[in-house]
Amino acid sequence: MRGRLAIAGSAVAVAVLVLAGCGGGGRLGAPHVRTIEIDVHYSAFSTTAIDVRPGETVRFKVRNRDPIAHELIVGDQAVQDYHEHGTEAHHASRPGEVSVAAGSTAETVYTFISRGTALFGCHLPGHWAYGMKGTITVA
Ligand SMILES: [Cu+2]
Repeated sequence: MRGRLAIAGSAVAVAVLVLAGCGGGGRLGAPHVRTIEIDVHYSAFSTTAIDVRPGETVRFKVRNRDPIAHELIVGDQAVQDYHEHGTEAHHASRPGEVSVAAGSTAETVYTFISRGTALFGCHLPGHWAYGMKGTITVA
């Protein structure tokens, strides 16, 4: 019992260091994850500009209000290019990539490491060109 308490104590200490590293703001001992909700309707994201902090972990909760499928792909231009020209029909395994079936809600978690600009978008055929994209400023 005493040993378990000691382990819990060191876990809290580690969490404090992590929170200090990303600017704080999280609850003590809890993972610092911010949820950003994005709606999709008429093949458009409800937001096209998102601001995050370097080191911040974000849970993207995407609600698809359309009768067709969409997806959310988070990453740099190379990642977007890969998916725009790629053949992956479904996304589930990589952080920051999720398919969202018609009328459903799906989530993906992504950690932004360095300052700069990232992109998000949907690469189902024609959707990116139609305007299903936005920028994420990491600063
Ligand atoms: Cu789409």
